[in-house]
Amino acid sequence: MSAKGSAARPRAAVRGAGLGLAGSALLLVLSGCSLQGVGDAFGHFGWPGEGITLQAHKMYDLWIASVIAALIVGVFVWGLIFWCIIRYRKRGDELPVQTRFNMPMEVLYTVTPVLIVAVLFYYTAIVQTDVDKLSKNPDQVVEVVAFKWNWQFNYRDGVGPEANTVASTVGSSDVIPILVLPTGRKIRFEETSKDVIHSFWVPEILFKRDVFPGNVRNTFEITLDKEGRYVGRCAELCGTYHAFMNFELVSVAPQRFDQFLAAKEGGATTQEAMAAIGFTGDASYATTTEPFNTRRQKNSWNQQDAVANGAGANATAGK
Ligand SMILES: [Cu+2]
Repeated sequence: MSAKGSAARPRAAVRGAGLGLAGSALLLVLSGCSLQGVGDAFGHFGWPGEGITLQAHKMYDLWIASVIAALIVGVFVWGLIFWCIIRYRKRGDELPVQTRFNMPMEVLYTVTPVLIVAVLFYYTAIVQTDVDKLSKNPDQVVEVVAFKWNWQFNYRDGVGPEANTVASTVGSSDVIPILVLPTGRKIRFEETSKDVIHSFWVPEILFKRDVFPGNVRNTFEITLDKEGRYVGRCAELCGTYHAFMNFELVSVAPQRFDQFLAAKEGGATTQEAMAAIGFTGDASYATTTEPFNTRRQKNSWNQQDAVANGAGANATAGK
C-alpha cells in the first residue's frame, strides 16, 4: 500500500461517516412529515399509541423520531462492522500495522456519539418543557384526590388549594368513578392524596404523575383532542387493592361537558348527569372497566378466601 493510499483512507472514512450522519439528519427531517404513518406501520415501536392529547402527540413524535434515528445509526454501524470484517479479513500470517488510523477513528467515535446525544437531548428538553408547561388561566381545573383504594374528582372554580369545589364525583366499591372532561380546552390537574403515594395514569394520555399526601400538589396540564372513553389506573403500588383502583376518563365535546357540569352543579348524581348528555342506561356507568368488588367475586378461590377470613373486598373498600 502506498503512503498516499494510506492517508486517503482515513479521510474517506471520515467523509463517509459525515455523509452518513448528514443523510440520517436529512431522513429524520423528512420523516417528520409522516411520523404517525411510520409509527402505524411498525406498531408504534412499542409506544402505547398516538395518544389523545396535544402533549401526547409531541411525546409520540419524539419517540418515533428517536427510534428512526437510532435505527439509522444502528444500520450505519452494522454496515461499517460488516465492511471491516470483509475488507480487512485475514489474508496471510503477516500482522497489519496495529496503530494505523487510530487517531481519526478515536476522534470520530468520540465526536459522533456526543453529537447524537446532544441532538436527542435538545429535542427531549423542548418536548419535556412543553409537556410540563402550565398556562396562566386554564379553562378547567380538576382536583384529583386519591385514597386507598379509589378516586375523587373535584371540579374547581380556580387554581390552587384555596379554590372551591363546584361539583364532585367519587368512586365506591360498587361504582367506578367517572371523570368527564371537554376536548379542546386546557385542563389542569391538581393532585393530592389522603393517605399514601398513588399515581394518576390514563395510558392514552401517555403521561402519569404521582399523587402525594401532604402539602405537595402535583400539577400538570393537558388538552384533549379526541372524544372517547378511556380506562384510568393507579400506577403506584399503594396497597392490597392497588390493582383494582381504576377510574374512567370520558372525553366529550365542550358543549356536552358544560351540560354535564351544569347538571352536577344542580345536584344531579354522576349517572344522572351522564344521562343528561346522552349516556343513558349502562352507558351512564363506566364501560372500560368494572368495580373490583365484582371482579373479586368472579375468582372463586378469592371469594372463598375472603369468606374464610371474614373480610370481603366490600369491608375493606368502604374505608
Ligand atoms: Cu393507588
